[in-house]
Amino acid sequence: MTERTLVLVKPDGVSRGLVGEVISRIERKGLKLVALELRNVERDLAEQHYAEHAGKGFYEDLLSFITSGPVVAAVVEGPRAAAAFRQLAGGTDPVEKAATGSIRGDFGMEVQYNLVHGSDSPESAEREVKLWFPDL
Ligand code: DAT
Ligand code: MG
Repeated sequence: MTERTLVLVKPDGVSRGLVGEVISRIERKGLKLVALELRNVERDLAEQHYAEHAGKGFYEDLLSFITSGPVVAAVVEGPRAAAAFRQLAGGTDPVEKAATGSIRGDFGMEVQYNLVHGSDSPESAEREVKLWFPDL
C-alpha cells in the first residue's frame, strides 16, 4: 500500500539554501515527489496546519516563524511515506533528539529552526495534504 505525506522545507531551510539537499535526500531514500511548490504561508493556513499546538507556549512564535518567508511544500509518496520522511528528518530537537545523518541532526541547532516538517502519521498526512494541496 502506497502512502502520501506532506513535507515542508521551512523558512530557515529555504533561506539557508537547503532545498536541494532536502529534495536530494527524499529522492535518494526512494520516495517519490508528486507535488512541489514554493509558497508564502498565510496566517490562516499556518493556524490550521499547527492546530494541535494552539495554546502552547511556543505557538505564536511558531506561527510567526512559518509565515516569515517562503516555504517549499511537497507531497511525497511511497510505502510508509510519513514514517520514512520522519526518519530522514530526525527528531524535533536537532541537538538532543535528531541523529547525525538526519536532516535536522546534520543541519539544525535549535528546536524552533529545525528546517523541515513531515506529517507525523498517515492520518495527519491525509489531513495536511488536503490542507496544502486541495486539488491534488
Ligand atoms: P515535529 O515538527 O517534529 O512534528 P512538533 O509537532 O511537536 O514537532 O512541533 C511542531 C514544531 O513546533 C517543531 O518542529 C518546532 C516547534 N516546537 C516544538 N516544540 C517546541 C518547543 N519546546 N520550543 C519551541 N518550538 C517548539
Ligand atoms: Mg508535528
